[in-house]
Amino acid sequence: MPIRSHREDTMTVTYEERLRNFDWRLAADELGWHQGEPLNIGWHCTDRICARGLGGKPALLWEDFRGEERTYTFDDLRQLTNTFALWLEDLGVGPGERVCLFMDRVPELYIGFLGVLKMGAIVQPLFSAFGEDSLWTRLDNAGTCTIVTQQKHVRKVRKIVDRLPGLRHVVVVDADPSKPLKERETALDLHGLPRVDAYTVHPTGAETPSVLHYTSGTTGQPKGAQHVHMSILGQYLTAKWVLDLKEDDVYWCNADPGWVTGTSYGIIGPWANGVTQAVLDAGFNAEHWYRFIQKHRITVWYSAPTAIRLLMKEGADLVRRFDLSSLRHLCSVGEPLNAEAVVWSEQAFGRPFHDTFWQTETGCIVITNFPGMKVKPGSMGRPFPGIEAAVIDPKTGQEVEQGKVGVIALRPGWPSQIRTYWNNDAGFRAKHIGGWYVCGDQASIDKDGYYWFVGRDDDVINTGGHLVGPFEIESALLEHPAVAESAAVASPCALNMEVVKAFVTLKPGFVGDQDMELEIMNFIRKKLSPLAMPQRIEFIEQLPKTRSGKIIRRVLRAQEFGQPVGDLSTLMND
Ligand code: 6R9
Repeated sequence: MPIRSHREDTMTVTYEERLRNFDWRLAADELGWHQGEPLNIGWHCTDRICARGLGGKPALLWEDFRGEERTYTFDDLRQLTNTFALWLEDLGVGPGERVCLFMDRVPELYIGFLGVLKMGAIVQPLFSAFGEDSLWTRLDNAGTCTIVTQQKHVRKVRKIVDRLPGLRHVVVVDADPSKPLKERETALDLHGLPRVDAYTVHPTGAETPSVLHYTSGTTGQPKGAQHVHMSILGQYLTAKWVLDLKEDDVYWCNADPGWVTGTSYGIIGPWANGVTQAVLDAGFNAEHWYRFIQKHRITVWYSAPTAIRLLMKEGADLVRRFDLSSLRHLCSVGEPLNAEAVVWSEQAFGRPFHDTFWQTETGCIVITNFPGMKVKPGSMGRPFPGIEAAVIDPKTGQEVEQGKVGVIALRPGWPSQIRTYWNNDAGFRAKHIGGWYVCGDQASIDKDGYYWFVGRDDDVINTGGHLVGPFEIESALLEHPAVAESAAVASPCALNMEVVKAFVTLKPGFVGDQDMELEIMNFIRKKLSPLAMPQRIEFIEQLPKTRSGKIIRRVLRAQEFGQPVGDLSTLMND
C-alpha cells in the first residue's frame, strides 16, 4: 500500500486558507479512519506509525534528573504497549474499567497510557505529587480498579487503599525485591517480560471513553473530564498545524501527563503524527533545560508562561551560552502569556512564543496564534479552523459587542471535546447556555478577530498553569483540628501568576501564629499537593458571607488584587 507523505510545509498555508472549506474529515482522512470503523488511540500512535514504515524511528528520547537516558523507537513502543495491554488483561482488567497511572515521567507512564487504551480500558493519569486526599477523591469518584505506580509513591496509596473497596490491584513498576509487597500489590517488570509482537487491539469506537482527566471548578470536588477515542482527530490536526509538527522534528513538551497538555500534546498529538519527542523527567533548571534542547536538537517546544518567566529571570546571557539554533517553533499554554514574554523570547531565542488557549474539557487547542499568522503580543490569537467561538454574556447567552468583555463560548461538536463529566452529567450540562459550551474564562475580541484574555469567570485558582479548586482546599483545611472555617482564593504572584491564599477562622482555644500557619501549610501540602498548599494564611475573625451563609470569595480575592470589592449589599456580616 503506498504511504501518503505527510510532509508539507504548513508555513506556506495561511490561516485563511485553512479556514476555507475546513472539515474535520480531513483529519480522519489523513489518519486513514472512516466513520463507523474501530478507532483506537493506542493503535494509531504506534502500530499505524510502524505500518507507515517508521518503526525504526525514535519515538521517545527519555532522560531523567540523574542523567539516565533511554531511547524507544516506534516499534519498541508498539511492542511494549502490546505487552502492557496483555499483562493488564491477564490481571483481569476489562474494557471500560478505569486504570490510574500515578507515576513520575518514567517510560512506563507513556507506555502504560497507550497500553491501557489498546486493551479498551479508560486511562486516568494523576500527577505523582498528589497527596493521599487528592488521590483518594479521584480514585473513589472514578471507581478505579487498578493503580499503576512506582515504589516511591506506593506509600501514599497504602494509606488510602482500605477506603477504596473497588481498587483490586496496586501495580508497582519498579518494585524493590527487598521491600515486600502487601495485599492487592503486584510487581510489573515491563522491560523484563517477553515482548508481545502481535496483539489484538480492543475494537474501541470513536465514542468509546479513553482518558479521564480530573479538573477543578469552583464548586464541589474535581470533576472527571471524560474524553473519547475520537479526540485523536483534533489532537492530531492541531499538533500538525498549530505546533507545526513535521516528520523530522524533535519535539519537547514541558507538561506532565497528569495534566491534559501532557497527554493531548505530550503523547497523542505528536505520536499520531509520527514525531520524535523528548521527555525530561526532572524539575526546572534553566541550564539543564537549555542543555537538553542543545543536546537533542529540539526543534519545536511547547512550554508555559511560568516556565518562560523563570527563564527570563535567568537572563538572555545564559541563553547565549548554548547552541539553541535548532529551535524553529515555540508555543505556550496554561496561563496568559504576557506580551513581555513574547518580546523577550524573540530577543533570546529569535522566535516568539505562540500562545495557545484551551482546556481539559476542550481536549485540543481551540484559540491560537497560527504559525505564520501575525502575532499580537498579549493576544491568544484566533479560533482554530472548525472551532466556532464567540464571547458571550453569561447571563443571556448573547454575543457581546466587539471589544467588550464577556465569557469565551464554543459551539459543541468538535472531535476532542469531552462528552461529559464522569458520573456528573448535570455538572457538564450546567456549563452550556443557549447552545454554547461556556469555558469560564473572560475575554474580548478585537476588530481583527483576535482574542484577548481577561481572567477567570469563577473562583478557580490558576497557579503556574495548574488549576486548583477552592472547594478541595477548603475541605482539606476543615480536616485540620484547629480550623473552624476557611476560604481559599487566588493571590497575585509575579512568577506563578497566582498562588493560593487561605483565610482561616480558628476554633476557640487555638492561636493563629506563625507556627500554626506553617503547620496548616504542611498539612495541606501532604494531603493535597505542593500546588494546592496555601502560600499564605491569614487568620481572621469572620469570613465575608451572604445572608444565606455562603462565603463570598470574590471579596477576599478583590482585596488580594487591590480591586474594587463591588456591591456588598448582600453581605451578612460586613
Ligand atoms: C490546557 C490547560 C484551562 C484553563 C483555562 C484558562 C487557563 C489555558 C490559557 C489560559 C490564558 C492561555 N488557560 N490556556 N489562560 N491564556 N493561553 O491548561 O487545561 O488545566 O483545564 O486549564 O487554563 O483559565 O480555562 P486546564
